[in-house]
Parts: sequence; C-alpha cells; structure tokens
Amino acid sequence: MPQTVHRQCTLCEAHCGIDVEVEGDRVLRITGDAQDPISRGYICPKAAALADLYADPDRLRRPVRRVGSQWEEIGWEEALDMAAEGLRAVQRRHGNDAVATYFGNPSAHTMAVLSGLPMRHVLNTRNHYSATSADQLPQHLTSAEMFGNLALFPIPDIDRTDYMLVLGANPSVSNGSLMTAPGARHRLRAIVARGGRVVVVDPRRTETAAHASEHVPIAPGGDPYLLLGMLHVLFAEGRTRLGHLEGLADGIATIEALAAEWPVARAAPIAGVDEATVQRLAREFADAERAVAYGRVGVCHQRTGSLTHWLINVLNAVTANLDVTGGAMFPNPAFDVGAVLKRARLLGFGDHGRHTQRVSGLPEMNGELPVAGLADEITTPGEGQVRGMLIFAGNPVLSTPGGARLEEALATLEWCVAVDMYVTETTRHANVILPPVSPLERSDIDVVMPVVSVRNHIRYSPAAVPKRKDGREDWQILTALTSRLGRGVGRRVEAAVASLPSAFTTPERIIDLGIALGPHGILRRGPRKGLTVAKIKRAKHGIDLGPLEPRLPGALDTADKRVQLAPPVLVAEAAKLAEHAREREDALSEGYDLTLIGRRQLRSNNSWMHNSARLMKGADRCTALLHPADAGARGLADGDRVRVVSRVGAIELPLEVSDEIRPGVVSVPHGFGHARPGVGWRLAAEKAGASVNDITDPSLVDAITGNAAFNAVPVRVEAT
Ligand SMILES: Nc1nc2c(c(=O)[nH]1)N[C@H]1C(S)=C(S)[C@@H](COP(=O)(O)OP(=O)(O)OC[C@H]3O[C@@H](n4cnc5c(=O)[nH]c(N)nc54)[C@H](O)[C@@H]3O)O[C@H]1N2
Ligand SMILES: Nc1nc2c(c(=O)[nH]1)N[C@H]1C(S)=C(S)[C@@H](COP(=O)(O)OP(=O)(O)OC[C@H]3O[C@@H](n4cnc5c(=O)[nH]c(N)nc54)[C@H](O)[C@@H]3O)O[C@H]1N2
Ligand code: SF4
Ligand SMILES: [Mo]
Repeated sequence: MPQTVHRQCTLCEAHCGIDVEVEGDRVLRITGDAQDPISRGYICPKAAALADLYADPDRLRRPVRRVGSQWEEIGWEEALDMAAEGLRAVQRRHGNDAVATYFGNPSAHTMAVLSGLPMRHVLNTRNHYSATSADQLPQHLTSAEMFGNLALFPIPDIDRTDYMLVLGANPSVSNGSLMTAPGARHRLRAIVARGGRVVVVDPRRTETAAHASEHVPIAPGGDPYLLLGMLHVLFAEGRTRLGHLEGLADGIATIEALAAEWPVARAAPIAGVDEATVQRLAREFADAERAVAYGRVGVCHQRTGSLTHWLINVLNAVTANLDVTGGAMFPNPAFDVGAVLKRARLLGFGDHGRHTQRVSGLPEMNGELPVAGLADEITTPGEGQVRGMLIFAGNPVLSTPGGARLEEALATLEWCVAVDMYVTETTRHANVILPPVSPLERSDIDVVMPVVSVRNHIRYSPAAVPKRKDGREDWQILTALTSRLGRGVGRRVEAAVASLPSAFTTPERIIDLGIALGPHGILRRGPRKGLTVAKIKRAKHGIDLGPLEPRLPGALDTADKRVQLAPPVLVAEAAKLAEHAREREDALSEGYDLTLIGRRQLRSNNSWMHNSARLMKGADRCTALLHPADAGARGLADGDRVRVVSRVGAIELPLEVSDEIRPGVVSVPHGFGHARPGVGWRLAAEKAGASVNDITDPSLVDAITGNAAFNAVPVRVEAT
C-alpha cells in the first residue's frame, strides 16, 4: 500500500516541505507539502531528484578502501577502525595539527553536524576547515562585530516589506541563502503586487532581475561604493534615522564621517552605476515605509565581502529598518545553536584571531581557518604541516578557490578519510570512504535553517524509506569515529572523550536539551505550551512559530548590550577601499581585461546532483557567459569553445553570448569539472563541464576574514 511521508527536502537552504509517496522501499513520487508553515507547497525541480539520489546505482552503499586506483568494499567495523587508526597514526607521527578536517555544505543540512563537534574536540587540531570560508564568513564577522553573536543574522522580512534592495543574490534560483525563503520568486513578486519595489543590483540580468521593478547592472565589486554613495546622500540630505535603535546604537558619527568621504561623484564611477541612480536609490530606500537591503554570495565572495555586508547592515540601521517589521529582523529559533555554542565557549565559537593560519597568516574564526589557504598548509613543510584529512560532506576540489592545486595537494596526504556518498573529484583521493545513507533514509530535525528563516518554525523529518540493513547515518559514522579516535591516544584525549556527557551521544538528545532550554521550550513556556522533540515529531507538517518579531536589545550579545554601527576592524578596513578599487584597475591593465563572476542554476546544487538524469537533461549548462560587444571584439560567437585564463590557470568551455551580462564581465557556474579520472558519478562525468575553481585564485580573499573571493578574479577570454 502506498503511503505518504511528510518531511523536508534538505538539499538547499529553503528546506521545503515535501510529501514523499512510498511503497515499501520504493519512492513513487515527491510533491510539495501544502501544509508546510513556510514553503506552503512550493518545491523546485531538485526535490524530485531526491528519488534519483536514493536509487542511484553509482551511490556508495558500503565502505570502500582504495587499493591503488581500485576500490574494495569492506565491512563497517574494519573501515571505521582503519579510518580512525590512520588519522591517529598521522597525529602520533607529526602532532595533532597534522590532521585537518573539512566539513562541506550538506553538513549544515542535517542534525549530524552536531556530532561533528565532539569529533573536533577529540582531534584537538587547529586545522579545522569548512565551506563556511567559501561562503558566509564575512556575514559571521559582521554579526559578531555589530551584534556580538556570529549567528545572529539580520534576515529580510520579505513577506512584509515594501522595498527590497537585493545585492549579489539570485533568490529566484537559489531560493534564498541566509534567508530561508522557499518559493522566493513568488515572495518577491508579491512585494511588487502589493505596490512595493524590488531592485536587483547584479552585473547580470538574472532570473530575479527579470521579475523585479528595476535591475541595476553594477560593476563586479562595485557594491561597497554604491552603498557608501547612498549613505552619503542620506546623511547629506538629513534622511537618516535610527528609529527604535536610538539610544541603543553606537558609532553613527563615525559612519557619517566615512560616508562624507564618498560623495556620489566619487563613488558612482567606481560602482559602475550612474550618479542619478545612486541618488534615487538612496532616496527611495529612505522614503519607503518598510525597506530592506539584502546581500549574499555575489557581494560576500569578494575582497570587500565583510565591508559590504557591514554597509548593508548599516544602511538598514540608519534608515530605521533594522529589527522592525518589513525590515531586516532576527529570527527566534527554538534551538539557537550558534548562541548556545558561544555562551558555552565551546570549540572556539565566537572567537576570532586567537591564532593565525601558518602560511597565509590569516586569522582563525570560530575555531576554523580559511579554506583558501588549505593547499598551502598541505604543501608547505614545517611544524604543523597538514598530512592527514577527514573530509565530511564536501567536495573542496570543485568548490574552493584554486581547486586544481588543492587536488594535487590532497594526492600527497599520508592518510585521508571521507564521509560521502560518492567517489568524487575530492574523495577519490581518500584512503577510506564511509558512505552514509541518502537523505530520504534518515530522520532529521532541522536546527540550522530556522536560525536564518523568514518565519519562525521547527520541523521534524521522519525517514521516508527504511534504512538498508547495514546502512549508517552520518551522525552514527561521526560518533563511531569519535569514540575510536578517543582511544589510546594519551590520557588527555581519553579523559576528554570520557568527559563528554551522555546527553551528547545522539544529536536528537542534544536538540531536545537545546529546545527545552530555548525560547519556546518547556522550561520557559511550561509543559503544556512548551516545545519538546516529542511534540515536534507529532506535528506532521512542522510547527509554525509565527512571523519574525523585534528582538533588540534582548538578543544582543555585545559586551555593552548595544549595537556597534562602526566596529574598529571594519572602519580600519574601509580606509583601504580606494586601494581595493585600484587593485581592480591594475588587474585590467595586466592583460586580464575581464572580471570573472559566478552563477547558480535551478537544476544544479553546488558540485553535486549532477548524476540525476532528470536534472541534467537539456543543453550544456557549464558555459562562459559574455556580452555580445566583448565576444565581437574577440572575434567569438555563441557556441564557440573558448579558453578562460586567469593568473592561476585556464579552463576550456563553450561560449554563451548574451546581453544579459554587463560588458567587461564573464560568468561561469561552479561545481562542474567532473572529467577527473576515476570519479564514480558516471552521468556527471559524461556531462563533465569545466571547474571554474581551477582558475579562481586562492590569494584573492576577503581582506578581514580570508573568505574566498570567487567574484573578483581578473581573467581573459580567447579562442581555443
Ligand atoms: N566559484 C565558486 N565556488 C564556490 C561557490 C561559488 O559561488 N562560486 N559557492 C561556494 C559555496 S556558497 C559553498 S556552500 C561551497 C560548497 O562546497 P562543498 O560543501 O565543498 O561542496 P558541495 O558541492 O556542496 O559538495 C557536497 C559533497 O557532499 C556529499 N554529500 C551530499 N549530501 C551528503 C550527506 O548528507 N552526507 C554526506 N556525508 N555527504 C553528502 C556530496 O556527494 C558532495 O560530494 O562551494 C563554494 N564554492
Ligand atoms: N539551485 C541552486 N540553489 C542553491 C545552490 C545551488 O547550487 N543551486 N546553492 C546554495 C548555496 S550553497 C548558497 S550559498 C546559495 C547562494 O545563494 P545566492 O547568493 O542567491 O546565489 P547566486 O545565484 O550565486 O547569486 C549570486 C549573484 O551575485 C551576482 N554577482 C556576482 N558578482 C557580483 C558583484 O560584484 N556585485 C553584485 N551586486 N552581484 C554580483 C551573480 O551574478 C549572481 O547573480 O544558494 C543555495 N541555493
Ligand atoms: S528549493 Fe528545491 S532543492 Fe531547495 S529545499 Fe526546496 S525543493 Fe529542495
Ligand atoms: Mo553556500
């Protein structure tokens, strides 16, 4: 008898509610869950592909170990013992820091991430890495500096705003990021439908821009200058107001002084936006009843990532749009993971700069180091050189800057363990791969996305199909590794493992505790109204905890419980803005006459899901997008094979000519490049494409955090 299981799709940050129709161990159909509190039935084409992932013959079902270039299936116990012993041996030979960890994007989409924390504790190395430093580190920094909590993100109140200024994000395709907003396309259209405006600032006329009120084709990297120009207008015309932050925020005079340095006539040309537009956008934003500025990877993956996110927060704050309905608001999650970790001072959460990366000198943040510097840590000899790795749910060969170099470095490791479902461009360098079951086979409670959602909610996802007999979930694999790593490596580590309270043995128990202690928990709300995991499980479609509400000053965690509008580290960095602009000019004159930016596509999910036939059908999507004028000037035509060359390498791919992209810019999606020998996803390898990260430059990083600056790469395009 077919049966329908209600749960979430955990592929991207939207975490849409899905109805999975199953019969025994077969998945019949996946549709949107109309009763989900925030996705209300919306799904994108990737949800149905969860069934392909489940059925994929190329997906690993059992642990494998590498023997030369072959893979040999082995049992779980043997695999776990071997994996842990290999890592311990590296630490015994070269010290604890010789083992590095890398946690990839999907770890944020499962409660198993909580089981990674004890593992970090036990490995006791400085070399922790994750996709965070290829993604949102600048946003952590600005939240930590301004609000005192690295995970207190201002999220657009998209469903109630009248004016949304979108900088460097394409939510119609990505469905929002650090803004869980399933069906973002419909939510944005609703703003326009209710008489509001959506303005999209992007070098490309994106799918989001197509339905916006206005598209502003900015020059790549131009955003901090645009924002400063707008702030200049606001201060010069006396249009700033702090609203309810009055008396609660420090530093407005410093912001005014900084904005004074950037008259529109100076800022606009660097931004590549005309002066009248800068002025008009500033006035419109200030005049709107409820407005919100929102930026994401287009502005975060920049040399100026931290500066830009700071200026976005400042623009919201000085127009009285921070922490108010229809502005940028702070969610109130049932389990505020980041805040709890920070309060508990666990694993370096909330810390910044306690030590630096050995080779690059970049600072640690939250106990992690920037992944852009990982290859150097592996290849540069000396005390603390990385010689072993544990890679969990990540594909850094395709997803981090200078991936080709990282790949060469991975091949030199003495020992590498991967927890992944496929033999990928990265995991093919592992000695052992430990494959978890696929998402539909595991139960989950989402505790990460509610921290960044446009509506407060919590949802339990039961497994949709029975887990295969010898299948293991990610958290079980991590826990089994942790307990093995804690054995026989000296008394300190053993004592540390033994001291982990039993409450930390399963992620569900940690979450139950976190929820009980949280704002909606039984300790705060009493046994009748308060939340428990048991209650959340009973609510088949999740629990709606209502729209976002103002949370300041209560949620602030700065030393003086005030908003810091002008943190010294950001003000100091702002003094280098003229220099950053010159850097861009210099690169253009060195023969790299175009700027490379990225793009996401609805049927892709970073570097994976390219093994699903239903997602991969149709024309080649891994193309270099160039303006007709730039193509013409190089004698190139649509469909030609071209070479895109940067200072660190070259890739070849088909050219797509379109006036949707700003002249002087070339756009290439990331996550392709599956032609590496021996990768296990066969369909992906057939439609391999090229990896843009073979040409992104690991030396280009956000100046404060070391976050990868994928969108700032000087390149040239030539015929092959
Ligand atoms: N040029 C360029 N590069 C980029 C970006 C860009 O915009 N441009 N974006 C960056 C961003 S924002 C991100 S988040 C990173 C992502 O970078 P990564 O996290 O390194 O890469 P993913 O492509 O997400 O790879 C996920 C891997 O995890 C495996 N996997 C999937 N689900 C699970 C699971 O449930 N458990 C386990 N154990 N494994 C699983 C998949 O098989 C795959 O190998 O890429 C970054 N790289
Ligand atoms: N379908 C799909 N959805 C996804 C993902 C996926 O791979 N596929 N990945 C998920 C992940 S890990 C993340 S982090 C999110 C990211 O979510 P988004 O940030 O919405 O992702 P992108 O589509 O990469 O949008 C970035 C935009 O910035 C623009 N841009 C580039 N440089 C600049 C610049 O200098 N200034 C401005 N103003 N714009 C610029 C690009 O043209 C692009 O349109 O998406 C998530 N959702
Ligand atoms: S937008 Fe698509 S991939 Fe993302 S959670 Fe929703 S259905 Fe899944
Ligand atoms: Mo991401």
